[in-house]
Amino acid sequence: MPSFMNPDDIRSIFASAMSRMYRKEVPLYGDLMDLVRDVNAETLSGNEPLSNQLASTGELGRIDDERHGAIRVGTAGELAGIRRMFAVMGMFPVGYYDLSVAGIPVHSTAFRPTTQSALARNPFRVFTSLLRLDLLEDRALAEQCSKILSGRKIFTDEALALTAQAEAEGGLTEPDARHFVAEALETFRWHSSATIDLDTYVQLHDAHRLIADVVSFRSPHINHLTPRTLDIDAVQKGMPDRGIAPKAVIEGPPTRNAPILLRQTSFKALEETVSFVSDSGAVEGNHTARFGEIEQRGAALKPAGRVLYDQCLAATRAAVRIGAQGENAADYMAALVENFRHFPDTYDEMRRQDLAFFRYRPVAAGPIADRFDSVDSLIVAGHLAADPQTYEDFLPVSAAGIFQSNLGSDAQNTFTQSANQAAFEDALGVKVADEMMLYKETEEESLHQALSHLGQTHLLSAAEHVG
Ligand code: OOG
Ligand code: NI
Repeated sequence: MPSFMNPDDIRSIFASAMSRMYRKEVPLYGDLMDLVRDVNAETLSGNEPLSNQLASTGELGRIDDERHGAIRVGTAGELAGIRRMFAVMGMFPVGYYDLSVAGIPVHSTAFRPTTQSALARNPFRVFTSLLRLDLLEDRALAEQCSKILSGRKIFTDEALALTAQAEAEGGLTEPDARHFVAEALETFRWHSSATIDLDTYVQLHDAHRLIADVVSFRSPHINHLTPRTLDIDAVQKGMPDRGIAPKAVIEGPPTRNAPILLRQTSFKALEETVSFVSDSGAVEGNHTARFGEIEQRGAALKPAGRVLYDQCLAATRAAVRIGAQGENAADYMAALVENFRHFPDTYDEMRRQDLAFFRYRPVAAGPIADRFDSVDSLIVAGHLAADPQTYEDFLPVSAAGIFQSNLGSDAQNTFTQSANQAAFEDALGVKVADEMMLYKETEEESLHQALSHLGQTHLLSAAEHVG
């Protein structure tokens, strides 16, 4: 039997190949990476508890390699093809995001590794959106879009063949995997020539800029790659000094002692020259789509924590509305801090109130003689430690803000929602995984192992209800 390359390793070489390609395509992304690396090094050098926490959850080694990307596909067939291609690299669809709430005609999932060991090896994720032509009022235009999309092939023949081979044989040898990565890269490459004429482009653009971005090109170019920082406030402040213009506010929760979920900011999309099809050769025009983003990740929240988060955020958004030019940004950030006073700001308190997911580990070397009567008392006695689980997913309201900003406005919109997870999963060909279940399993497994190690398994049934 041939020996196959570990999908985690295929994902790693793919993630660095993508990063190299994007760095060449969008030099500002390289500048952002440098800034993030500097800020991370500085943050770690001054903060031993943080280094220790990251080391104990296996994240210290992954920080500088860590990033996510985003693509937008046009048809069900494309989405299913992407799903098969990412599966070869150990990336599976997790979560469903309805962006129609923000007036953006897409719904999305995140392809990502799902086990703790795979995440520790390389957590590369791709936020993947499917265009929803069903939300377009202009049915003739929707029809025209599906016609254009039906004619394109976003995968190379070799990428398709190697994906099928990996599925049939259960993996790829290293030479085949390297070949596969090179071919897969082609799907995400930028093309400065459109497949349609300028008039059609303008029509699509007027309907929605996002439609023009998806339909005008021959493949779903990667539109951003996002490094992970340990101090997003420092990055946001440092961007202008390096000639990078950030969006008006950081999406997500405010600055906290105990970070939760995800905070994100981005720099505005670049205006790029594109040549359009025309009878008299090509004509030039512009298109803005590609941008840069930075994120800081905190603890994954349990359903109760998530409800509280959503309440704090909704109260802020109801109180202050940011304008298209970023007006009211300072008021918004102040209101955010004020509203999040309701959210406990230590991990210990969040654990006691069952607001976040944790990973347990034994501190004692082996079984302890005393019989403890609760998980809490083991922690208090110093035999058991609980580390917050890092949030590995995305936030729909934040994603909407990022979409908005790179479509040219900081305005916060709210539209009626029209989620359709069933239709999305039909297109995808499988159901998306429930992210809450993944965190819950990790928590339960870690607690089980830790309590067995400490000889305290009598506490297991009591702990069964965690999550
Ligand atoms: C995706 C925007 C969402 C995030 O990090 O929330 C996103 C897109 O613009 O295609 O990437
Ligand atoms: Ni993003």
